[in-house]
Amino acid sequence: MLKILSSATLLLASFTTHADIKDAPLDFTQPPSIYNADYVDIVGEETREHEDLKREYSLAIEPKYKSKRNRMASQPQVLSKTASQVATETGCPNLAIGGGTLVAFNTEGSSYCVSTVVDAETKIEGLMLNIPSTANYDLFFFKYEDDGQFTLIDSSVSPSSTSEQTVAKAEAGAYVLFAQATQGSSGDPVTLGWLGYNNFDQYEANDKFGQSTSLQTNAVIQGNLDNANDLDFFSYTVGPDQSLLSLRFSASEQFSFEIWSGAAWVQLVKNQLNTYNVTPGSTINLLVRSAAGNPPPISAQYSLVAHAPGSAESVDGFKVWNNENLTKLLILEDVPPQTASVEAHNLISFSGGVKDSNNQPVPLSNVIVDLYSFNIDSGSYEFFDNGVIAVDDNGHFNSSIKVKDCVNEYVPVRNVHNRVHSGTPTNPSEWWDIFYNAGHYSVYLANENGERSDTPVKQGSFYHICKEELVKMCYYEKNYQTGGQKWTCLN
Ligand SMILES: [Ca+2]
Ligand SMILES: [Ca+2]
Repeated sequence: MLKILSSATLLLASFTTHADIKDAPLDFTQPPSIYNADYVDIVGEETREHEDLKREYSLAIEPKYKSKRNRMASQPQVLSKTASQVATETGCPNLAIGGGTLVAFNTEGSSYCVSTVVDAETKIEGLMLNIPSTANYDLFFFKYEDDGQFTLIDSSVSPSSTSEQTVAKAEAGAYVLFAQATQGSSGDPVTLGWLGYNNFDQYEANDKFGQSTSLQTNAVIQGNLDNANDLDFFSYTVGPDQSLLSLRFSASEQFSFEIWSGAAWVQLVKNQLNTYNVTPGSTINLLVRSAAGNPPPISAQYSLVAHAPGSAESVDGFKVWNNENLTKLLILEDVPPQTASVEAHNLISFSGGVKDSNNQPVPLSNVIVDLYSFNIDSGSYEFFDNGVIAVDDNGHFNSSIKVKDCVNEYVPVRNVHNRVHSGTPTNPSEWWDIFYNAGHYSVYLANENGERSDTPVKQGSFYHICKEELVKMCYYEKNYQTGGQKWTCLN
């Protein structure tokens, strides 16, 4: 096997080291910026200059020179063809995946092709390397159909590149790689060949800028690098009213996560959620590839999520509760709040998961809770207080907010019994006077600016306990000598 380098050897990565911001607290008020056209201002950025992403390939080269005209032609239908049948029908010699051949195009317009049959789904990368700078050669990748037709799957028609590359996910079947001298010619041979990969992720083929996988807001992408040269391009379209974008790329140090600045690929910090200023309506282009000189194993996975702050639309798994030491005895059905199941004195707790319109978790947003108090004089609820609960990295929230002291209250409910009828010293029968008011909560999600949206996603009532007074406590005292019992009450 000859080792062939592409027109330029792999450039050594050039790193500019900046302060590591991994340990710095996330400052949501001053996010770094991504301005798509030609400017990136990202704290902690590292520039990795690769020119046009040149890479190193190994192809098994046939030891011969060829210069032939295209003999591809439609043939009678034959199903389940062998490689040699395909070669005969297409006029394109068989070349195994992983193989390469040297071809010289001595006249403008001349062409050459190779064919193969794959018996399982394969990501096939077609290559034409070492194209003379004086000529413009192009590359086309076809599926050779059972009915003898050629279906173009990918093409590579750069006007002045020294290499052309096609990449496509190919189902089992017959394929043809077709190269032609579109403009000019040269006696210097090019290398024509193809490589195949089987352990590729579901977003392949995305090895070329034009094949970028579109990132949907809050959707989690899981992928791998199926070979050391694998490039995974992604694009995210910023919404018309969107000015913030949060990105989280999780993977080992063997992966590089980069953004196109308009002039270069710039490394972004991994394994944390970073929020950036973005231009509404712009397209953000992202790239996942091997860290320079340190490719990950094929089995290593990465995950990528693009979050849009303010995309929260709903809350699921919602719970409201109180863990103060309250009697939980107040159940009244004739005055507001008739249906409350929660009592709270100075604290009320909420938990749940924040989701977007596609039911994907939305992290690092805020949940805003407005509290209302029932005004006994006016007979209506009035705004009382509010609190903000932070949503974590996974879109969950679970926190308590303060409840102010009662501003007014109903006539207390007297002599509420704790339903213990045969009290013991450790579990006595109790009677309480409970001073309370009716409370109401409305839960809102934050918009992109962290402000409260207009419509609550959850609401409900609670008993606002102002004061609970123990007025009487009774229990049975057991005399272990006589076996008798004595009912004792403390007032
Ligand atoms: Ca991949
Ligand atoms: Ca890829």
